[in-house]
Amino acid sequence: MLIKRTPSWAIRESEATPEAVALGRRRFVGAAAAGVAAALGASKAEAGWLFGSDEPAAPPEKDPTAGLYPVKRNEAYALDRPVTPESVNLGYNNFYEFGTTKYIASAAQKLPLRPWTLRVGGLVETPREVGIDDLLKALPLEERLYRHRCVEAWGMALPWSGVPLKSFVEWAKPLGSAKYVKLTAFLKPEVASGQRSPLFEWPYVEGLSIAEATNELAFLATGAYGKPLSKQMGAPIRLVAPWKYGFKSVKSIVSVDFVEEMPRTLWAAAGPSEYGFWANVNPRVDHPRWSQARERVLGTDETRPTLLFNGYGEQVAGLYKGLEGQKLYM
Ligand SMILES: Nc1nc2c(c(=O)[nH]1)N[C@H]1C(S)=C(S)[C@@H](COP(=O)(O)O)O[C@H]1N2
Ligand SMILES: [Mo]
Repeated sequence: MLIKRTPSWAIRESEATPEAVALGRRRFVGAAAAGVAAALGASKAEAGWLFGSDEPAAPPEKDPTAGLYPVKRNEAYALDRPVTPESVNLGYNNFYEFGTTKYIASAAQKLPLRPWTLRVGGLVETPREVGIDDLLKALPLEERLYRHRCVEAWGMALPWSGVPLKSFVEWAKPLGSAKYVKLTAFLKPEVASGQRSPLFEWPYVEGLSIAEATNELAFLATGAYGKPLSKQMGAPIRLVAPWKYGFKSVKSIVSVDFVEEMPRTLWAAAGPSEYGFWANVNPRVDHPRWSQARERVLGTDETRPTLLFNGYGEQVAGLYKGLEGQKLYM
């Protein structure tokens, strides 16, 4: 557990597992987790998604892209705070496919990363499938330092490696009729015990408007800390949308579809009164169950004020002109 002292404003960690524990609580009122698992007919091992899982990890695979890293840093994206130590990041993750706790790192090692095919479809000139290694050769990689703000009121900062999503969109050649990009994570319940949970509509889906996806900040990360992404951080490719709450930044993507309708996203489907499509960071719009005014700095005992658009208003505020009637901050 990373927090030793809990400031009075803060939510306790047990409450700040928003995202699912609360859903579970609401749906299975009065039932202890074990009781729930039993009621669902799950064995203790299968119920790893409720408890976190400690099953042994598969041996590491050889990553043919490892030699591409580290990549050159784009100095345009500077931080106002120290980078979060990699060791902190590797041991504290949200990845519900592998469990509802933050300690899924070992369970996530079961995700096989090769072959990994990215399917690009929907409203595009030509639908295609590309192997991750070919994609990485086709697109120029760069490093960027970004802040990250989870909806659970913790924040971190880290060096991502990857490609601007804008470059990927240009490569994918969407039709003029496309209004949104829908990003879908892998579906492998045989290795991802969380995907056997009935609390969510798997696979994990997220999305951005085309204007957001082609904003300079939107990024597809394939690496972090000067190396290929670790499995718990969303290997081999994930979204990074640093002005939005972290749940938008979907990990381990297998398909990108250009669509006309706003995609139905996993969190908005699971908890529509708490999680929306836009999910832009705003310290003045509280989560229904906790304040968003401040954030816990991961790996420290400190908190700091949350920034509108997580500090990226200069780049993104203009995206929301004309959308003021929508729930832009949840
Ligand atoms: N596929 C998938 N992507 C996901 C999640 C998830 O559960 N599954 N959690 C999201 C949330 S809530 C956050 S805060 C970040 C966490 O990223 P990190 O573990 O690399 O810090 O990943 C996001 N992407
Ligand atoms: Mo999050």
